[in-house]
Amino acid sequence: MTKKQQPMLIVGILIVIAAIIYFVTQGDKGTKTAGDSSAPIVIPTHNWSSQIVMAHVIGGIFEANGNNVKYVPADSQAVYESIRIGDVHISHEVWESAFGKSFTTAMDKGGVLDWGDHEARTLEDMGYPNWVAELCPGLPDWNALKSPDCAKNFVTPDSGGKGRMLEGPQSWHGDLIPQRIEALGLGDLWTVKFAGSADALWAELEAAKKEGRGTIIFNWTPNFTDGAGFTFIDFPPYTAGCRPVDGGDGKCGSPDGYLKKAVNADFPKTHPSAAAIFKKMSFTTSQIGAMAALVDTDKMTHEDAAKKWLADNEKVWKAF
Ligand code: TMO
Repeated sequence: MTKKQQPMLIVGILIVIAAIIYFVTQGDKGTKTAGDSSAPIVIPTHNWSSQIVMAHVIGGIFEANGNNVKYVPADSQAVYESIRIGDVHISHEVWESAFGKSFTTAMDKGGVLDWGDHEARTLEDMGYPNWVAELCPGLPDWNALKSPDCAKNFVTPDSGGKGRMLEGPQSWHGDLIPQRIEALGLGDLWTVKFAGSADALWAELEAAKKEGRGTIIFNWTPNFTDGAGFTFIDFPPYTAGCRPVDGGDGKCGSPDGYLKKAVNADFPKTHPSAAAIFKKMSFTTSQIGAMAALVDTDKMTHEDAAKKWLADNEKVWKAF
């Protein structure tokens, strides 16, 4: 063999190896996804960390099953109609307080299936980092908020002399919190501002700690703050129909809520194998908190966080 021929031989061998790898993996896919369409499974992403990480975790699980996946950014209320008409295939974090109504409305119209609950229960409400309790004796009982001496510790330059509460983005649950503050007779002492993003909530937590000032923000569990000393305010208990959007007077806190999965009604027919995996899938409070923490505490990208989570939890997801 001449010196000129040698590189050609190496290239030839590499092509053969690549071809073998291609056929082995493709063949593998065919057997694992028995019956699933090769059309990508459309997974929505929203604007809080655990949801985006879990989207990529589930995408990774589906890919390991031989499926194709596609991620689409979606509004977290409108997504249930998108699932109903088939533009999106699944929702993996249906939080009862924020999205229960949109989900139920779409399901009642037909085209969306309730695909079961995660093991984790949820709470989405206003609260504070524990060290703030001393600024407002009586917390976490909401009645403590009736005191002007409490409210004055939460005044900010933009709050018109009232105590300020920082709600999440308005896309999550509209005017729920401002309505509640008014309904409970707290409107003279408190005002509600909306954060532009989840990151703005975490930036407020950091800033308040650094400046040693009070803060009340919207937060939820499971989240990365679960182990970080955050307390939710005890508002009057939630009852079915207590909210203004359901015809109630609004004098109630958020429910001890479900965290559901939902699918387009045709998904079990187009992707039976992935649908069966998704039905079994259930994450715990600590698993979901860890997904959020990889991004919000460890500052990883959502994609890298999902890869790490999958690598660290193979036993968990292989069981699905
Ligand atoms: C839906 N959320 C977790 C932001 O409350």
